[in-house]
Amino acid sequence: MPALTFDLLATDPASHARRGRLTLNHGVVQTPIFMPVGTYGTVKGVMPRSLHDMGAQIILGNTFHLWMRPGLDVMQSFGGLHGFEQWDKPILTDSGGFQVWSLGAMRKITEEGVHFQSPVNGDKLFMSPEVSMQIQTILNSDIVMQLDECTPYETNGHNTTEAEARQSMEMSRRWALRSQAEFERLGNPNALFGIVQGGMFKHLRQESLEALVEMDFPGYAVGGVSVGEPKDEMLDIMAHTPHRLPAHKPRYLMGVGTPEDLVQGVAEGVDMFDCVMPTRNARNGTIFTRYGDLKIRNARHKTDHQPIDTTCSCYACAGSPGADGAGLSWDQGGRAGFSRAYLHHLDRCGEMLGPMLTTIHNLHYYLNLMQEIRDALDAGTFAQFRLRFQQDRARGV
Ligand code: PRF
Ligand code: ZN
Repeated sequence: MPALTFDLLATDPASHARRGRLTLNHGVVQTPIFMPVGTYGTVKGVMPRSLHDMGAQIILGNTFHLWMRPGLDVMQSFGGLHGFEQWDKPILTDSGGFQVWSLGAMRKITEEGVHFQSPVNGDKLFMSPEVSMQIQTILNSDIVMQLDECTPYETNGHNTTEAEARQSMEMSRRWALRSQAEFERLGNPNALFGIVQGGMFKHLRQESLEALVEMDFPGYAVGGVSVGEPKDEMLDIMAHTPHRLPAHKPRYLMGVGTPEDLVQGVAEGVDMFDCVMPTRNARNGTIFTRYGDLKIRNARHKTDHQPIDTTCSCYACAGSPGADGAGLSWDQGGRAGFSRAYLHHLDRCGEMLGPMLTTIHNLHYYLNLMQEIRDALDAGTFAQFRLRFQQDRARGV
């Protein structure tokens, strides 16, 4: 059995959008897909069972964080991340490149790898392409990411120059070679993805892409976007790179984005997305809905009996099935689900249930959006779907 197979099921004639099926060691993923982020071996505040119920097909984990805590001995004793976090479907792990990069002053990046101080106990540590592959092999994630350097939008207070972006991209390319060699040496039974870099420079993106395609990875990611650049530059790179990657292999846009970015990304030929936005925003009281975004902290929700979104079937919006399974209705309108007033109250009181419910809703919204995209691609109605999506989102809640 190969570690990864990707079947193209349909393509949209009017855009680069594709409908696919990705088969990995722990199961099948229907694409395009959004992958909830589970940095420390948990999607914050959500039980694996709830993730399953809302249709999550694959989740993320982070090499860097799991290396710091609980550490490799514990991970090894559980035979990897799946058994430890009790998630039996596919997992993708990020390599640590982006996370180490985020450490700022606490790290030094050299050709050999990244030297840094542990944010947990101050120990001197070293992350290289080889170390990243060794850790991800112990984690036994279905998709392993190469170690890369995420080229920043700004370097030392100025926009990253072409020369700086080239240097960074070329090092990521050499790290791709080292990642691949170590992955193979270790006999890792999973699938390794290469990551395209090149900053905001399209010819550098093209060079990076060609070198990685030459290396024949089973899948490719586009990194180095959503790093503080203006929106039009991000859209520019999204329009340039994904559709130039091999058509018969999965494409993953790292760390993107808003619901609008996801729909646009699909139109540009992206198959996989991840972002902390639905989970992080839920904890800050920002809720995504079909009709726009909603801030639950706003005083206008204090007495509002409506659920977050009447068109949403998540546990927060549709409520408890009740003891007899017929559903609970709690007001004269026969409405079920948790009210905006209740969610506002939970937030005001700092109650744990507040972020749990808003996280369930936001993830359900993102996963359902991808399901609607897949349905539209299957039905050949993606163009109509996009129009209605934009109109609905602009309507307001
Ligand atoms: N590289 C890696 N992980 C990432 C990124 C990257 O460029 C990004 C950029 N948005 C998010 N996560 N390895
Ligand atoms: Zn909902």
